[in-house]
This record gives sequence, structure tokens and C-alpha cells, in this order.
Amino acid sequence: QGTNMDPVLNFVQKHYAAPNPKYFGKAQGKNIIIIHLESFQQFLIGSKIKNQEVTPFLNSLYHDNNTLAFENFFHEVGQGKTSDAETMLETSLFGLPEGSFFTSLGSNNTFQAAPAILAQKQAYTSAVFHGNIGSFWSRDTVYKNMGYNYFFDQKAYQQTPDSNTYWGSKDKLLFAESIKYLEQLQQPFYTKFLTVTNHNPYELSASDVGDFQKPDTPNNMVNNYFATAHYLDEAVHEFFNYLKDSGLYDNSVVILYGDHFGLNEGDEKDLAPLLGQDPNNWTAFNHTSLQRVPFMIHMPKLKGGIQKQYGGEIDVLPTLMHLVGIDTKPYIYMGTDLLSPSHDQNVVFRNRSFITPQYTVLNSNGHFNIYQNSTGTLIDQPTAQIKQKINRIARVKNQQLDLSDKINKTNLLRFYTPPEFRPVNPADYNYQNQFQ
Ligand code: GP9
Ligand code: MN
Repeated sequence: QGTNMDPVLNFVQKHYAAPNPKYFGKAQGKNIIIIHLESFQQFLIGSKIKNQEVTPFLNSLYHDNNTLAFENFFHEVGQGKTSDAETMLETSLFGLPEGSFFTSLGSNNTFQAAPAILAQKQAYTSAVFHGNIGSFWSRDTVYKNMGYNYFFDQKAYQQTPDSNTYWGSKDKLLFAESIKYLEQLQQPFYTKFLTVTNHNPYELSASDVGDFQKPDTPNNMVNNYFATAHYLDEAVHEFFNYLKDSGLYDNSVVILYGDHFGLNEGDEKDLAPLLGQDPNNWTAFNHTSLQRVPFMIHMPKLKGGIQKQYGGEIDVLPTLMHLVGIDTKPYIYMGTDLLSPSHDQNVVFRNRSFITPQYTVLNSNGHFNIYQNSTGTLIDQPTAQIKQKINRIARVKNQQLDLSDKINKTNLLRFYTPPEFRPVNPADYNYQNQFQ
């Protein structure tokens, strides 16, 4: 064990959040189905355009008694966008400060990722379903290092003149054509579905837009975003129907999350009126608030409810591990279980700004602008007490990012093997002849 690992181990042990006995093991033995909602922001949930609900199915899921629905959950991606979200969800380590961890280091680094841990501890089979080409973000090599058994990429889906948008198979086709593979997987399985249709520039044929009436702002990116989000909602609804028809629904936990923002900061002034806000009073606080994305855990018989605690993508894996009954103590995770009473609610963004349940703390050239979350106002003269509190949190958050970067940039996990963990050999995986 290299001495470089010591600061990492100290941090992880100090910040470990023990499982909540109310939830530990509640999903043990269940199939895990992760639905990646591309570019999907939380403000879409419950929003209405011209009297139409934009995402009626996801709205119903959000309020379902069997859904834990988080209303203060933030994306934490950097330039690696989708791939950063995947890095966090599979490893509870952050993406890099610049570029994409997947494409720069993911093909060579040592991983102790979710598929391998679930396979070794609880005999899970794992698979990814994605309608884009397999080499995008180097997924076809990174997934082998993670221990994914199967990767169904664009080749697995029918290609017709009408089947794709720029980013690959349309979501409704992805789900419709994946179910036959899903039904054949050895159970329990750990799977994720990476959707693509709700991706910038949000193009969609008139027939796929259907009856949905887009908003009429002067900004077509904004108008089209609502239409593709509506389409994604219908696609997820259809997928739930397939799951119910196949019987898989009854023994599965479904996790849905938005990977990152869809509308850029420059589009927010055109969005603001649709959210009932004055575009002339739009602030950096408003922009940060919009970085909320959905995070929902849905399972038959789960005791659900709207969750107010703050958290982010880095916290998903420890939450999931505890739900299936695997204690996270031996693993190098930067996040903590959202359902644990000792969960760390301070959420750090990749640019080192952060948000706490009370304050939004925005880093501008090394200086902090502190906003009060309850009012959205900038605190002009923070008291010594507030400053001290903010500085204390900033130190921990900087350490969290720095240690994560050190692990990834210097491939530190090769010097630490968790107890009972067998290192993954990527040569054991081959995605060439996995479907007939
Ligand atoms: C590409 C898709 C989009 O396969 O996952 O990635 P993004 O552009 O959002 O990072
Ligand atoms: Mn994305």
C-alpha cells in the first residue's frame, strides 16, 4: 500500500456516513435499473406550458408513495458532462477539473466500480443500454475496467431513416428494443439506460412532438427543450409499461436521475418568464438553483416521500449500496448516503462553488459571494460567524475535490484493494458477440 493512499483513507474514514437502519438492505436482491435522463433539469418536474403538463409521467412518479424523490439534488459535472455523471454514479469519485476522465484516463485506470462490487458481493449481472456509438466518451473500453458484463450500443438497435436523432437511437426505440435483452439477463441485474433524445439541440420530428404545444419564446433552444423533455417522459412511461408487462417491475428498484443542465446560462433569460420569474432580476443565485436535477428511487412497497436533504451525484452510489445491503465502509467513496442521518449535505460543484442547506456560496476569482437560500439575496456583510462557517465547509469541499483528483490523476486505486475485492481484469470482457 503506497503512503499516498493515507490522506485518502483518513478522509474517507473520517467522513463515512453509516447506513440508516430504516433503509439498509431494503432493496437487497432486487434488480437495479438506472434511467439516465439526458440533460433533464428539476424545474421540468411539475412545470406547465400552455396548460399542458410537460412531464406527466415523471410528475406522477415524483409524487408516488413508493418513490423517494429528492428536491434538493444537484448535478456536479464539469466538462466531461454525461461521462462525469457516469464517473460519479459508478465510482463516487468526481470527474476531472478539465476534460473528461472517461476519455483521458478511464481506459487505463484501476476501478472499484459499482458493477464489479455488485457482482462480487451479490452476484449481480451488469449491462448498459445506449443508442449512440459505443466508442463515444470511450465507453467501450471504460466499461470493461468497471466490470460491465454487457454493453448494448447503437449496433444493437435497428437503424432506419427515421430511427435516430443526431445523438443516436430515439429514446422510445431504445427502451422498446432493449426489453428483449433485459428479459434474458441473469437476475439480479444492475443496468443503466442512457437516453439521448433530450440533448442539445433538442431536434425532434413533428410526428414525435405529436400534440404537444411548445412554448413561444423568442429562443428556439428553450422551446424545443420542452418538447424533447416531453418525449423523454413518454418514453420512460412506455418503459415502465414494458417492465410491468414482463413482470420485471415487481422485483426491481428503478433509479432516475438527470445528468446535468440542458439550457445554458445564456438561455436562462428566455426561460425565466416561463418559470414565473423576471428575467431582469435574474442572478447567479437563480442560475445555481437551476442546477437541480431529478433524483428518484422507486420500488414497489418502498416507503417514499419528498426528501428535502441536500445532495448531489457524488452521493448516489453510497445511497444505492446501502439500499442493497452493502456497507460502504471499505470503499473509497467521496460521497455519502443521502438517507444516512450523518450524510454531508454540503454539495460542491466542479468549479469549487458550493451549496449548503442554508447558503449558496459562489466562487468568483478566489472570493466567495454568499447568498441566503431562503431569500436568494446576496449577503453584503457576512458576519464573522458566517465567514468562519463557510471557510470551514470550503476547506472540506476543496479537500474532497483535491483527493478525488489525486486518486484519478495518479491512478491511486491500484495501491488499495478493498477487503474481499478481486481487481477487475478488462480482458475478461468482450462486447462483440453478446446478442444474436
Ligand atoms: C453521448 C451522450 C451525450 O453518447 O451520452 O453526452 P453529453 O454531450 O451530454 O456529455
Ligand atoms: Mn449528458
